[in-house]
Amino acid sequence: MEAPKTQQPIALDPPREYLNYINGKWKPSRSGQWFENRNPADQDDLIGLFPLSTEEDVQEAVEAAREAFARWRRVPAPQRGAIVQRAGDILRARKEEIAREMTREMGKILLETRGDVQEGIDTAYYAASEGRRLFGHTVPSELPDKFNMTIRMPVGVAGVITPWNFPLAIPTWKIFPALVCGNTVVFKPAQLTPKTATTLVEILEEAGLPPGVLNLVHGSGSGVGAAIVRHPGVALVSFTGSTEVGIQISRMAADSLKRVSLELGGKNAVIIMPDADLELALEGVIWGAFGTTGQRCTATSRLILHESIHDLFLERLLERTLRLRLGNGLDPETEVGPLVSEAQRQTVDRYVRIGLEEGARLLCGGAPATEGALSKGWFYQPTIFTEVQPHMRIAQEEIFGPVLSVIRVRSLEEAIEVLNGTRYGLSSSIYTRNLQDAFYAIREIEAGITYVNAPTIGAEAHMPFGGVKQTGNGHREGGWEVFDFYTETKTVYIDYSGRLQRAQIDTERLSGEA
Ligand code: TAP
Repeated sequence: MEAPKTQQPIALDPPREYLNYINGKWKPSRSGQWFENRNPADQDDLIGLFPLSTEEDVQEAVEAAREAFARWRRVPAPQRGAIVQRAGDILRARKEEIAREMTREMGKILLETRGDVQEGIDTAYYAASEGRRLFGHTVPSELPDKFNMTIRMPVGVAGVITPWNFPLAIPTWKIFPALVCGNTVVFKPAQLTPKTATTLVEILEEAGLPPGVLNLVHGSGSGVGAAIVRHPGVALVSFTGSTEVGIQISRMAADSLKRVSLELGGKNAVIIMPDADLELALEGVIWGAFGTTGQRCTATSRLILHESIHDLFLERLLERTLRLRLGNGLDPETEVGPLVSEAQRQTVDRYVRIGLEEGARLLCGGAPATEGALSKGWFYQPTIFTEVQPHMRIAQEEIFGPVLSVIRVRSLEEAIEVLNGTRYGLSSSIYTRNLQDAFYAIREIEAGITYVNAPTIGAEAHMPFGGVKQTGNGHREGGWEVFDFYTETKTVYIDYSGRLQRAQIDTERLSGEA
């Protein structure tokens, strides 16, 4: 059921100092230093000041989480799930307010921030229900009067490090299953979205989470993030972010053999075949390429067009792209918000220059958008490059902005070869009405996710999410698979025969008797 829609506009929060949350107490960093958080659509809008924390703060948080783990792991999983369920209820009641503050904090439009909160709500309810399952296996023994089973055990303190593009959904993907499985958490959100992270922690506190079970430490990746990864008291790390940082984290964690889940970059492509419903494909490409201003790990950044519909499709795509309305995401008319930061806008602009130098043709966009009120934020014109060759950097590297690279192909085989020809493998899509082509593509595409007749974005909370190749290290978030990451398997043998039974040795004897 949908949360009730608020009719009155909700006032945005005045700026203030926000705090870390350690062992059930809100406190500043021991450094006494702060960093600013500003609205990317309007740099005059100061959202708040957040603690610039240090290794000492991380130390305190990990100690609190370790102490709390001794108690939390013994709380029955359905009760742990009930707290997460209550957090879902609170998220639902506060959905509109949280969405508005999230739009203000990272720029994407209200429609999308509502979706981000909804993903958190869905994840809460799904994870809570898992508290009543957390299935192990019962397996027949090879010996008589013996019972075999596996049970799930929590792992310990989970370090959770998240990016800014899904400020609520991604933390919930990690924190909710971690908690339901009986782990405790030290959470470092992105410096660009600390407010939404603080709201999530407040909600879990209100839902009844005991002190120390979840600890929030604000600060930089190289300071706080790295300190969490290196800390010997942290048993596992769940990270979503860039492939470069993911590789660093993997190296840092290797020294203590920590379990690490990495969800990294993408260079996702849509293939459009001649028999596709072109109107449907057009809507999907616009939403996939320019939704969240292209700052989704699953964003459509390559469009692979069959030559027979290439020109026709581009004509329609250009016409639709030029009509996109840029602006503050809080305005219901806006279709594309700002980029999250000045640095992100510079990165996008740098890639546009690279594309031009490589010889791609700029169909539209290619510059910051600065007219009128847009001058206050980090806006960029929706950009399309045509005549892109698969080896070009704009077809190979993640740009994380509203830039679409169009590649022309002659066949499905060539389309799939182009699609597979990058180091990433997160999301993918094919538009076709041909069942054989669709199933061929599902089999041949190297990606963690393949959509048929739908855009590259649109993950559902109860389905596994993640990628292959350098998009990750084989783990999945979401769905049932994430519960494997947050638990250790314990294998249990119960021998009720009353005599020494030697597996393998006595099994062989028994089978000889048969
Ligand atoms: P990153 O720069 O990698 O940052 C992600 C998080 O890691 C931030 O909290 C960051 O802290 C922290 N961090 C940075 N350096 C660190 C270090 N040395 N040790 C520990 N933590 C460190 O990525 P981003 O710019 O926030 O997000 C964009 C990237 O994330 C894109 O590549 C995108 O594809 C990827 N992404 C992937 C997915 C999935 S599911 N595959 C989903 C969303 C985003 P700061 O606060 O200092 O930045």
